Amino acid sequence: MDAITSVVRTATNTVATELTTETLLRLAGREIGAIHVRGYYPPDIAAQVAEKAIAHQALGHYHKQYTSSVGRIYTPHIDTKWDPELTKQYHNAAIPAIRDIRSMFHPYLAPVDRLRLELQELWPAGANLMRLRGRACFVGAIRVFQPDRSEFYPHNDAIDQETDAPEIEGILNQLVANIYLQMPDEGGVLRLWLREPTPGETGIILAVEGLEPETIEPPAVEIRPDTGDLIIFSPRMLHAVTLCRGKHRVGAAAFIAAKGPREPLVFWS
Ligand SMILES: O=C(O)CCC(=O)C(=O)O
Ligand SMILES: [Fe+2]
Repeated sequence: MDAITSVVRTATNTVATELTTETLLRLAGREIGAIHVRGYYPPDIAAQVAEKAIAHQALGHYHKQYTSSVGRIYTPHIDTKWDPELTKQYHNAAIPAIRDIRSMFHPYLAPVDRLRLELQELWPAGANLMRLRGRACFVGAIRVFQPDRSEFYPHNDAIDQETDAPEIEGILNQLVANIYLQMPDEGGVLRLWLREPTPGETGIILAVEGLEPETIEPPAVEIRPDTGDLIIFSPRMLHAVTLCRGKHRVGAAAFIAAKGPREPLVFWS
């Protein structure tokens, strides 16, 4: 890898519509920009869980300036903030939190559980839950964007900015899967720039978790998901969610690390 491509990496704007071994390999290899599977999860079950999510007792908020209006159920890894005590609490809560999220969908299969099984079957070396320093991670966070308040400014997500655990060595790409449980009638559009941030942009994102939208070029791809859709893309590249109007935007999310086809994918939130 030469110096330029290691600084700003890009992908094509092709969006695949099926989840297969081939589309996954191409996405992880940055040959395509996203996988968008329509109708991945039944909208009627999704709607019931979205109601429960908005009222959930473990609904908290992200800690950075620009993301604090977005709610999430259970603490995601990013909010461990390199703090040993918060990291310990995150791992101790991981399995009970996974089980609680699963119970919200009972008696149906939760969408992130379904995705975990399908990627285990499709990826050449299977797929597992992430462990960091041998401790299990949480996966399946549900994000709640508040109407007329919440948006994600252009940002990226990279696990190597959150931990130096030995298990992250060899990660070639990070993916994120979102399954949309409720979508507002207007807004809540996913924007993808299909390039990594520059070092200057990375500094701003690390401080406030987002770039002022007017400071960068228009996105390469915009997708407005419907309730029940699955979208997978590389969050190492810049992405944003526009303001939603009228209704909460609720989604179940999982990060996925890829170390190449000969290593299992690993999941966390
Ligand atoms: O909710 C979405 O569409 C994507 C949110 C996001 O920033 C992510 O999943 O990393
Ligand atoms: Fe993100």
